[in-house]
Amino acid sequence: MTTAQYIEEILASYEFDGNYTGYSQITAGHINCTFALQFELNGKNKQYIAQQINTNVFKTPVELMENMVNVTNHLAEKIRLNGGDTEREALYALIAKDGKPYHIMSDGTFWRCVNFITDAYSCDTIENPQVFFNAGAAFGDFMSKLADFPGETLHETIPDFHNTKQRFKNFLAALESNKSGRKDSVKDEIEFVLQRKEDSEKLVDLIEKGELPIRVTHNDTKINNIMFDNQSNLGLCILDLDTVMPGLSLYDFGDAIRSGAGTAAEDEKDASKMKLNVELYKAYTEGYLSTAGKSLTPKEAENLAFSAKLLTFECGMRFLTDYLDGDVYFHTDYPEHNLVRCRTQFALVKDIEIHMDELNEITAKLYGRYSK
Ligand code: GN1
Ligand code: MG
Repeated sequence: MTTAQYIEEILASYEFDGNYTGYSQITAGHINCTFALQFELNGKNKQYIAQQINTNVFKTPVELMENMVNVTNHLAEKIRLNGGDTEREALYALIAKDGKPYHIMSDGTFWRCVNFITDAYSCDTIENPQVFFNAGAAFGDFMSKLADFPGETLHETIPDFHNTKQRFKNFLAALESNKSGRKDSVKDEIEFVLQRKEDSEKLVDLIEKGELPIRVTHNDTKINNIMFDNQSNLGLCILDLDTVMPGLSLYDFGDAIRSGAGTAAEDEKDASKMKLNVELYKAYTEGYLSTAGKSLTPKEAENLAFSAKLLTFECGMRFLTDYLDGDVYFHTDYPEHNLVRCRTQFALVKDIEIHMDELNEITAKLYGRYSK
């Protein structure tokens, strides 16, 4: 089916407010395909988001949508109690004419529609420490709002998503089978991963020893998964709830630093441009602890800086694994795209390693201030 046919079937399957005027594609995101649908209602523009769920990645989309509905209901309730605006501060799945929060197309593909967050923006990179502080506060707040959500009711939409021990094994398997035949061209990157086996085990071991609390976490706190208010620049709404699952606070913290505190884009071709911006690290940490600090245990706080390194390493390792597998997981725009992404992530890992003592010091100071 063509995009136009998909949109046509979506329009026929939902009852949207207003007259349809057109659509545009939103290209951010490496997994799902996203479109903004435009309508005219009482002389004003109104938009909705339509999204095709990647069922190669999310094998159980009905369960995924059950998670999303339950999580967004829970968030909306909290926002209502705070006197907030549920239309702008939370996502919700639109209900199709058949009563379901999703639509299965006539060709079997899986789609959903959600509200469009108005008067807000998202960004792939951040330069302003105040905005990044706001992002940290918003992700900390997100976790706090879900602190009383029954985690055991959530389906695991991607098993072992941040299990870095398992990710390491998957990498070794990809290396072994070398499906793409690219193995010999990435010797340095392979070596980089092999040298960090111990890092990949650290948090998993702490979980097994019961030293880190399992919470309900977002698990994909990439900086473009947050909408900022146009006026205040505050983090308004958290997007992409597909991987909300039981996890570690550290996964959310680490991935936000990975995606927002680097000095270059994730797919910058000149990896030497990728460093850690320590000022941004500090801003995010302060924002995050300003809303989550009181609920974090000392063991979690102690591992925050390490998690920035680990989540960056994990992501680079996943890009490399996909490169070895022949680009079957992440959307890529050109043949070396996954390798380019892997290299920026490893450059960032290296720079985080260089700054590790300083980062631990900054974090400990801020935790001391915000945990009381
Ligand atoms: C994917 O879908 P998107 O672009 O928000 C991936 C994340 C990675 C990220 C790297 C379900 O996120 O885990 O960190 O790419 N999502 C999934 O940019 O695998
Ligand atoms: Mg995502």
